[in-house]
Amino acid sequence: MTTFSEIAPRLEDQAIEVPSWAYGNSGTRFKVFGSPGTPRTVEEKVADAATVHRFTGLAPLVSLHIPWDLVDDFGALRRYAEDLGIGLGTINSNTFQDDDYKLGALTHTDPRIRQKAIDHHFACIDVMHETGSRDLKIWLAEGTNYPGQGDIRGRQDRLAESLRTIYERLGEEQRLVLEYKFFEPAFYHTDVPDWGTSYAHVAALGERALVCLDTGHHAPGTNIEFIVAQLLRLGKLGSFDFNSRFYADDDLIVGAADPYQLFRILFEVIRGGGYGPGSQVAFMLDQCHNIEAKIPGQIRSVLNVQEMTARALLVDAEALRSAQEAGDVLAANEIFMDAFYTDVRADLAAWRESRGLPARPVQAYLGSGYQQQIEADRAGGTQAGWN
Ligand code: PSV
Ligand code: MN
Ligand code: MN
Repeated sequence: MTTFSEIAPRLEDQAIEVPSWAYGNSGTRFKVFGSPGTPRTVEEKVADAATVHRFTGLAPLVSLHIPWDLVDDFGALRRYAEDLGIGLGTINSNTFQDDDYKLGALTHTDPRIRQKAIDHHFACIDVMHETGSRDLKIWLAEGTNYPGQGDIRGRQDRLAESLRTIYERLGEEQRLVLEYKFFEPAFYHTDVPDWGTSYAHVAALGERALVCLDTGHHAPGTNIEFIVAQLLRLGKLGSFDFNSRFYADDDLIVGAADPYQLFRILFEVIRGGGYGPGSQVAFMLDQCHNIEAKIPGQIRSVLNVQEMTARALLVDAEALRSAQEAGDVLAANEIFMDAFYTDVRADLAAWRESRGLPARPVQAYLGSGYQQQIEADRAGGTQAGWN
């Protein structure tokens, strides 16, 4: 059995990017609830993200969504973030809130609309140069609602061409990650519904185009860790959008619905070289906190990832391999489950303390006065949301 002290040094390698939109208001199509202290500006979202990092040491980057996080001076925003001890991470494009894109953006039949969507991505790349971001994340809300509504094949061709134009604009150090999702908002077909389609497009583009796997974007019962293993094998897993789900794209706290699934995913990430020095996989959260407190929700999320990473690192790889090769089904499964069932919370608390971090970050945050301060400071103005 591998021990916690053996794996502890590897925990230093963990970095989880948090989404700016997790700090703003969100909801379902039925209701968006506001809450005291919610950021009103991009700077306030960045300050909250920096707070998550301060209490956990796990979240050194905040991911931005454009135009939700549009500011006049991204260089100044970058300096502001750096002064608070974090950096600006992935830039997410947004082609899902403009009337022009009702029937498509990068796939649209009208070249004017396609160009508008491409220009938006060019603008995102300009932002990346200022923020120092490595990744441009593209998720497309494109598809059709009714059979016959669109030419599925023609849409793929236009998508490939638009993506090529965007890819060619990237700087040498920049990457494009293409996210897939099996449905919503389109309900009949989606233009990038699965990892295979995303893979086909990024493989055609080149080395700096990779797949983004959002854990909430699969049909129920999908074996996500298999997709992880396959994409790592192909050298094409670029990033995760972590969250958890019970039904559809629920965007709940990662590890809340199914910690065992998160463990299995992280085991394959580690097995496939997707964790630690030299890895090209970005760990990101893509979550919304509709009814729970947002900053503690984010703290809990990064801790959940850390906890399952520690447990996945605890799998005795050598013992597992010999059991597998000996065809000992039950022994292999037991080795795997032993690691999953190991409670690492006390060890992690001690490890945090040894690095000058609070043993219990959520409780430390709640006792810090930060929440009371932002509730007092952020009275008035318009709270940030999906706009
Ligand atoms: C789409 O469902 C998605 O997962 C994409 O990553 C978007 O950028 C994000 O959600 C918005 O929350
Ligand atoms: Mn996502
Ligand atoms: Mn999603």
